[in-house]
Amino acid sequence: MAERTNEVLDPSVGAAPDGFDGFKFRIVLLGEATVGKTSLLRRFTDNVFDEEYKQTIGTTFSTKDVEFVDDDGEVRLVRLVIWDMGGQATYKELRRQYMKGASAAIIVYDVTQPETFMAMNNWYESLREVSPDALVVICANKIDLEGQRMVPQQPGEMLRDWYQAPYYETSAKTGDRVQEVFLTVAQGVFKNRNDMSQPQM
Ligand SMILES: Nc1nc2c(ncn2[C@@H]2O[C@H](COP(=O)(O)OP(=O)(O)OP(=O)(O)O)[C@@H](O)[C@H]2O)c(=O)[nH]1
Ligand SMILES: [Mg+2]
Repeated sequence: MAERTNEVLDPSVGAAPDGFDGFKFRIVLLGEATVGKTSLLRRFTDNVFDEEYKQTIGTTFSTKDVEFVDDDGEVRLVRLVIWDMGGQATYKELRRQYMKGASAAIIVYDVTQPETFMAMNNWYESLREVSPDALVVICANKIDLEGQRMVPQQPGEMLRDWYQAPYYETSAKTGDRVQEVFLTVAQGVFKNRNDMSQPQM
């Protein structure tokens, strides 16, 4: 993953001319610090995992193209520009800018830390304030830590029902269901592409 930090959230940064003329979508990762946002992204883009915690300072992004078959049986290729912000970032305006105009958000909690589950609604509400139509996918991460699990499946399914959002139990460590999360995002944003009021990037 490109370890690029953009102090200013310039939306054109992720949309630099690159010869790709297909659909591009801006996706944001949300959730408390240490839940595994960066790890999920690195598992998805580079298929790697690092046990060592390196706090994300500011924001970074990675790009990956995803191929899938759409509802009409056509093979489609979309480019996801996935933004990753440190969960410890406290500056509210920065968070708003980060979320604004996103086509989708992956909101992550850590099943071994109940407080990260309790914070889900704050993330969800902040997103909805600036991006009412963005697709949401819920990630209950670190399910490999079976003995330390504190948040069972049922509360996750409650979120799924409240937010009307797909719910995945993932592990960035083992890779469990990580590809599915991003595939669901790619298919979902592609399907919604005509409903989005914001230009895609
Ligand atoms: N066992 C296990 N550890 C994980 C998993 N995902 C992440 N971790 C570990 O949890 C720690 C935090 O992961 P990060 O991906 O840096 O978390 P983050 O959400 O990006 O944190 P911030 O950048 O501070 O917001 C790291 O030590 C990771 O190795 C997982 O699925 N299983
Ligand atoms: Mg991070």
